[in-house]
Amino acid sequence: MTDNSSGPLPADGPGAPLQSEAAVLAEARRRSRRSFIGLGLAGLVGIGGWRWLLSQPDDSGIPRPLRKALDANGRLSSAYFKQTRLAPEFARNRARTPRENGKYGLKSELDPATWRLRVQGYGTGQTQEFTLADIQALPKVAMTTELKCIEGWSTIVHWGGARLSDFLARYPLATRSGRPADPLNPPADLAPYVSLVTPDEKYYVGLDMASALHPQTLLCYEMNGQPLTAGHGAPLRLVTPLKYGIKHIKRIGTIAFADTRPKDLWAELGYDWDAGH
Ligand SMILES: Nc1nc2c(c(=O)[nH]1)N[C@H]1C(S)=C(S)[C@@H](COP(=O)(O)O)O[C@H]1N2
Ligand SMILES: [Mo]
Repeated sequence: MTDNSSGPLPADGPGAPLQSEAAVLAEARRRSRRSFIGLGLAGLVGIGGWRWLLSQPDDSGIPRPLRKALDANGRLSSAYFKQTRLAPEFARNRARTPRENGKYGLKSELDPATWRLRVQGYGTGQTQEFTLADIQALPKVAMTTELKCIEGWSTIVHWGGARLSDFLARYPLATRSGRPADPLNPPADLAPYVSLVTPDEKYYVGLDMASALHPQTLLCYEMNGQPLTAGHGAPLRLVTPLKYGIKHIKRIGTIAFADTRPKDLWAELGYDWDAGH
């Protein structure tokens, strides 16, 4: 990236129904971490303590003291994540053109001159329209990161665009009060979720607000120094390199804000809603 400021990062609950291999793997990892925490606690409190622990009343299926430890653990890792976690960046000369992967929402012709980004204000519910020039007028951020598809391939790509966080700071549409969404000091009335949908509504993605405000989450209009091609999501797509390609929605039509997880095509198809890696 062109600068190194950091901001909040994803912290969210368990994902949608699990079917895919990737999701099963993630679940397995989550479970083994849980039993690891369990073992560690058993070591600390001894077997007598462990029996006491298991005799304690349940809190969503887990003995309450253990639930508390898990919660504290979750808070700790989300705090760590918020402050420091960035996707790795690579030398620009390692960038390649990725496969054109996924055409949901891209099947009709689109005239970039008449395209508008439509953003529905969280507080007002009113829709405001933006041109590509409006997005390009925001500070330009370039970064060379890896695009990872759940199908198992990945490609290093040099992206150019504007931070979604800069957009939401400049156009304060994500708060009820109309205050700007400062990622380092998020206002209390900030929407918890963002929804992004193609103009034809055939592809749609939900993001938690921490992921949306992450410094590497871009409204992207360039790939490897060139304007996006239609197949890669012209005129504007999302890039968010801590998540799998499924969240990198091409050809954004509408952005809206929500109190609960917005609909997400691949989560409906059984993938983990967060789709982080
Ligand atoms: N509108 C739309 N966006 C999409 C998809 C899609 O089918 N439609 N596929 C996703 C998937 S699975 C991946 S891996 C990336 C691939 O981006 P690329 O085609 O630019 O390589 O786009 C994502 N964004
Ligand atoms: Mo993908």
